[in-house]
Amino acid sequence: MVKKISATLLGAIAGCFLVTGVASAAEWRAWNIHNDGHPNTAAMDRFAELIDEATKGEIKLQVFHGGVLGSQPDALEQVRLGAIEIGNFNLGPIGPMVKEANLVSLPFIFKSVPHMFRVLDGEAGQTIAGAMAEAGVMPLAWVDAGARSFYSQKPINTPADVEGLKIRVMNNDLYTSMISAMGGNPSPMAFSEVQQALKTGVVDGAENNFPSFKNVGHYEVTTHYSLSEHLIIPECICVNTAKFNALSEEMQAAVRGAAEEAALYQRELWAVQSEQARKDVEAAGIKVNEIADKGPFQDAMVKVYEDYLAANPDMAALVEMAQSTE
Ligand code: GTR
Repeated sequence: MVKKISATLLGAIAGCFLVTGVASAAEWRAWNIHNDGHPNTAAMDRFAELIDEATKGEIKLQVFHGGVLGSQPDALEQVRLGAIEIGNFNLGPIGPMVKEANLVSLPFIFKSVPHMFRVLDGEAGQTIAGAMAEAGVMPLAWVDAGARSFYSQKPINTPADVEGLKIRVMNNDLYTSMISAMGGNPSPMAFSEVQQALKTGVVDGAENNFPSFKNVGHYEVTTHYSLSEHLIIPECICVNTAKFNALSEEMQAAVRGAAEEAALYQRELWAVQSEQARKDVEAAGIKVNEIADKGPFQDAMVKVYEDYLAANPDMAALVEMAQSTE
């Protein structure tokens, strides 16, 4: 009997050690919507290596590519709740959840990608990051997603060309207002459904940057890409706030440092691969048209801003901050 008890006790003690051993190397999961060949996929793989090195193996990151852990709105909710620790998110779908993040979804709010980074590196960026962290999705580093332009079966040179077209947008009321303001029919839809919708004519067009246009084969089912560059939306490497805050200061610095380095790597890859993606789709037959005068598109957005600011007067200060950033 005594022997039996001590054997059980020993087993329990050994079990405790085992459990402690496993718990000390945290296993984190990361969500990424993109497939191989997209700059973010390579950057997220690099992030997993960097986090391993920086935390000396205390945090192991498993990255799930291709959106296999769910659509972007679902994954956002999961990171918020801590069911997934890390997400490589576009700020567009974060807007409906975090009001301050919606700044970046106002069409033409940024003059260029460098301007966007200057705004994010300033007070406006801190406000957005703080609000996101409060909501449970803390940005560790910002990454580049270029500019989004329209594509469809005909060139789009003026807002009037959008009239009557059914255009897929990401989930955010600002994008539906943007399309409606040009007389188009907005169709919010998950990224994974867009290729089929373009192919079957469920939508007449969509809008995205060159790497996404190429990576998921949208260029195979459309003919014209028109450089409206109406949205410049940043993306982030984000972490569940509670999981991050539970780390020691040393571990927090390691995780943040790894994310920052992975983000720099992403920006380098982005510069090269977005150029390449444009060349590749052109070689595959896509007609790319420059839009000499974007003024009419910007004019069409005046009403979007007016309605938005009337409904969200507390966003006026952030809008002003972005617009006055050099
Ligand atoms: C891509 C972006 C994704 C997703 C997608 C979309 O450019 O990187 O996170 O937002 O666009 O259109 O849904």
